[in-house]
Amino acid sequence: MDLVERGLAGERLAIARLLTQVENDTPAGQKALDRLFPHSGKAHLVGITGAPGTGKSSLANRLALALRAESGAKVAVLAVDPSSPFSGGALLGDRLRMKEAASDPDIFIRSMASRGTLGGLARTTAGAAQVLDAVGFGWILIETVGAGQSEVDVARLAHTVIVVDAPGLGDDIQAIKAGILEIADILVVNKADLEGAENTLRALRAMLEMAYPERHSDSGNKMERWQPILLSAVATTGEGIFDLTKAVRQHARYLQESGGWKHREAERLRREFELLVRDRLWEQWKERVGVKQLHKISEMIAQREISPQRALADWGDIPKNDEHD
Ligand SMILES: Nc1nc2c(ncn2[C@@H]2O[C@H](COP(=O)(O)OP(=O)(O)OP(=O)(O)O)[C@@H](O)[C@H]2O)c(=O)[nH]1
Ligand SMILES: [Mg+2]
Repeated sequence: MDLVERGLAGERLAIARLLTQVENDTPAGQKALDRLFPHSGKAHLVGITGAPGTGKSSLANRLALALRAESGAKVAVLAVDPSSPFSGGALLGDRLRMKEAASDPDIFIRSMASRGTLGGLARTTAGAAQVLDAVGFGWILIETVGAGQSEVDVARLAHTVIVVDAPGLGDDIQAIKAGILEIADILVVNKADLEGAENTLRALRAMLEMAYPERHSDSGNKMERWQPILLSAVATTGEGIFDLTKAVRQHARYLQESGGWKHREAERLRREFELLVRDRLWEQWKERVGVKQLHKISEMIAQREISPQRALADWGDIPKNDEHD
């Protein structure tokens, strides 16, 4: 049996190797993804995002155990660290935070670090999720630090987005919160055991009421848009995890019944294809223009001698390949 077949048979070491190939974006990894694709499309992807240290890993640990116990499906956790080019440091802490889940043979935990661009990370995360989906994980939890673009990327990737907040983070992240509300399907105020949790909860409730006024008008329309669920939790003790798990399953059911699940899948795959094409075209263009010339063009733009638009007009076209006409 080769690596893909062993992965499909559920062999953990093979799955780990496949993930490494995908993370490194090797030709073998791309071939593997192609072969795994027909087996994918069943998993429910749950994004967990929020400011650093709010308790995302601790919650992921609890949620993984609860989903595993309740649904019987296998659960995978992907911890994505966009700030670090190495997965070493984050991994060590995550191993501690997720040690109960890590010792369960039906829960698979993996840390991924950024290689190169953020867009690259989004793509390899999507690839990793596809591997885990294909080899039979019914739930895939994707943890990422809410640091700008990364939570938007995870929101595009996931079916259900959990945004984690905690008391005492200060006002500077209020701006993030405003943007984050739009992507949240479930909002968790973690560290509810700490002082100030009530205030955080109240502030978020007020923001939700402003963003979703129809929550309070009884329209009787069954196909209403999803109203984000607001919860509090203490990840360290497990308080609130039952309700969080219930909310995740409720949102999954909502997506299935409303047709939103299929829609998100289609949109996600379309976008993945677009990113692949863009990457390929950029590589082809660089190859044609050459490193030296690319450097010269970049320098001229940096010196404001020419505009990026002018550079595109002058050098942007890739000559047509006659074979494909
Ligand atoms: N008091 C209290 N501490 C908590 C709670 N949940 C997590 N912690 C602690 O908060 C710290 C950060 O928890 P993590 O789960 O690593 O948080 P994170 O959001 O994954 O952190 P990053 O991945 O580094 O952004 C750890 O020391 C946890 O033990 C909670 O509900 N209450
Ligand atoms: Mg973490």
